[in-house]
Amino acid sequence: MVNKDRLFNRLMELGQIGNTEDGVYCMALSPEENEAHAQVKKYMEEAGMTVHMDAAGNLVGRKEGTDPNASVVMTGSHIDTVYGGGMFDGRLGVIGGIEAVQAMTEAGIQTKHPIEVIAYRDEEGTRFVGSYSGAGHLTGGYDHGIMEHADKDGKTVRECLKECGIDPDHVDDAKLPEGYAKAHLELHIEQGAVLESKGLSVGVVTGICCQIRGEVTIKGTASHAGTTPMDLRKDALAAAAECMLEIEDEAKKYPQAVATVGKITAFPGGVNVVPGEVKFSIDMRNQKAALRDAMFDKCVERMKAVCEKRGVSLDVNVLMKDDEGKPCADHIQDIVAESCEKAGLPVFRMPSGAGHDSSTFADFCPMGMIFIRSKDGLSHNKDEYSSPEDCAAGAEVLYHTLLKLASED
Ligand code: HGY
Ligand code: MN
Ligand code: MN
Repeated sequence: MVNKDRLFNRLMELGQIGNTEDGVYCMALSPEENEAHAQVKKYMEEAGMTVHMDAAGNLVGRKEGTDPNASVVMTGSHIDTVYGGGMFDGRLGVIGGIEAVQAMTEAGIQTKHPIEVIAYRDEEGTRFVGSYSGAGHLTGGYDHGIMEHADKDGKTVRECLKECGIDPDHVDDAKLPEGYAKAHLELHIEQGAVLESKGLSVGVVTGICCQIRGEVTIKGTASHAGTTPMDLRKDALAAAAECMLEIEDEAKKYPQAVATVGKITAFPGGVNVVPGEVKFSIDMRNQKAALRDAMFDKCVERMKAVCEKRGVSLDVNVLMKDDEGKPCADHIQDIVAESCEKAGLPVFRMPSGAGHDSSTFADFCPMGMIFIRSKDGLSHNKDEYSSPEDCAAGAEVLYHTLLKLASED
């Protein structure tokens, strides 16, 4: 049995790092993330695991198996947050994995396969827009172009890696050999309201959405707010506003699709200057790439029409694009479902609208995910919350899943 209080207390303790009245700021490759990793290292050692940081900066805790040559059962998630994030997103998967392993060790259980719990760097892709993705290095899915992406202060991934003691020229040394992993599991909060609406504490994830993230630049003409008649303006911000409504209207036409503009900057940014240039982010998702791409193309077409009508220019720069939605392996889903029953919980299968580290493992080894209920469906918000009981239920399901996978051939 997992220890509910130890699990929840660790989540709360970890959540104090970078915590503010507006939420948690534990940004990727930041001093706060390093401090949080040091805290997690302590928990891993308390759980009896050997711990090391890999070449990509991920923190790896390992419980040896009886067969040192057996493939590894991996579980993990991220510690980094969005701006003003919560204390559960990502963290639950790391602390829950540590708790499952510690419960096994305290019960004197030895498994055939080694089990590794990993805290991955920069899952969110918030600070640098494209994600550095510590997990991506393990499976070779890293886009090196992101190394030069800069945060809002102009600091690049490369510079931040060095500050974290990670050699940017050797991050790919972290790549795992084929066959290294028997399976990859991730425990995560749902970040939506489906489980809560059904009165369920745990869900079996069937697949993970595919995303496109990019940056739109609209260029018009900066001019005097007082002397430029409305019909003579090339107002980049008014054009951007109309484009955002076109995006929202288009996304509503596709099942399970979502499209978000989360970040916008107007230049030169004076209250008495008609904006000459605007940059805004786009994040578009669906479970299937074909549907996501159809929506994306249609949104670009509609934005072009707006910009032509207004006499401003449009540039859409794609920064990150998942190739396809990633299914959770059927047999892993079934083991998770079995584990729900062992934990005395109903079985409910559901897709993930959020992206996760597990996506990078889908083509590397069989992967699966376990969701727990999010209060009010909130996440990426300071009020993100899951109860100690639901956190423990998720960790219990993870415990049974890891135990089965690590004990059998
Ligand atoms: O954006 C996401 O889906 C995840 O929280 N990184
Ligand atoms: Mn997450
Ligand atoms: Mn997140």
